[in-house]
Amino acid sequence: MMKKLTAYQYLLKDKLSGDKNRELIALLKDIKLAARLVSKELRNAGLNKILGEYKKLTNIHGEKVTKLDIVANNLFINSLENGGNCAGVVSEELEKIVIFNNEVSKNSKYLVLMDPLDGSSNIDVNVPVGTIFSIFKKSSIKKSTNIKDFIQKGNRQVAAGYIMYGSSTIYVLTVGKGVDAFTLDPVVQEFYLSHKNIKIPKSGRSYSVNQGNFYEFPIALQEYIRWCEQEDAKSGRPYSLRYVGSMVADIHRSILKGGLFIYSKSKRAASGKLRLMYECNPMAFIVEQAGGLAIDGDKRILDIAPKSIHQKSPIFIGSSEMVKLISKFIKSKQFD
Ligand code: P6P
Repeated sequence: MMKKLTAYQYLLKDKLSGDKNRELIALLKDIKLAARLVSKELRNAGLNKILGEYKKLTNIHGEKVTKLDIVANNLFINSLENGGNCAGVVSEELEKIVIFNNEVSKNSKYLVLMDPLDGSSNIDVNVPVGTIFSIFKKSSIKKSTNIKDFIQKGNRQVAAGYIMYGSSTIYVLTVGKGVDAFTLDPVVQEFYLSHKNIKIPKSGRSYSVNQGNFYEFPIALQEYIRWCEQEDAKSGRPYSLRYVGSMVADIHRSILKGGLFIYSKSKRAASGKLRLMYECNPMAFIVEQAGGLAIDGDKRILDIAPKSIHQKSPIFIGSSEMVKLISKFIKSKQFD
């Protein structure tokens, strides 16, 4: 029987003990606070009439912005700034970096890159959405924070996590020592350890891709999808196609049940749609820490040398055997 430990107690005891981790553990508490506030907003959204698009705004990627995107972004920015454990933020909702100049934050060694509310187009139809975040250390706390501090390879992440606002609110986190999950108790508003040292199954029987783009995909991916659909008792095919259209929900299922999530390049999107720094990198760190793999079709996501804070990357992520197999398809067939 798992002891009823809060996220803070568990991290302090098992993963982030010692004075050197005090600031990081405090930063994770700031993120949890914002997650609780976003969860509350989402639970009441329908009643508070904050569903729907925000004054017909679009974000820097030209995507429609919902009111809750803005609400979530502001809640995270405020909690991170007031917590004083973070020197600056990159957000999917903001074109430019945010640097915190208050006396405490400006000496912090941590940086947060986030998608405050991923999958928000699903909110109006009550489909699970999520926050995805990545934490890096500044190269030097002596220098003032600038954009170069954020542009680091994913293999230098200190921590990464997502919060999925679904039937329950669950906070999945890695600090580089495996993956754990904490579920929000809505009465006491505390996250309790609910899944310890999560390991993703080596293989699974579901693949997750927007099949509607099939004829836009490279031939190699079309052939992989056709392979998944063929009947073969030995390999358990045909596999099931499971696609929520919310990255956090699709990857969370793949981590717990085994599976492969795909957002590929296509004729219309040469680099895919998902952002490297605050969607692909954090998810890749988490999945690798759980024993899975994550590639862009050519190399490990975490080894990609980023050029800009909002750049996109294709991603094939999930059970190790499934990622290895699709990598073989890509190497042996046409993938341009
Ligand atoms: P498509 C949601 O808009 C999102 O950013 C991810 O959460 C999701 O995986 C993807 O886009 C869905 O994109 O093109 O299949 O609708």
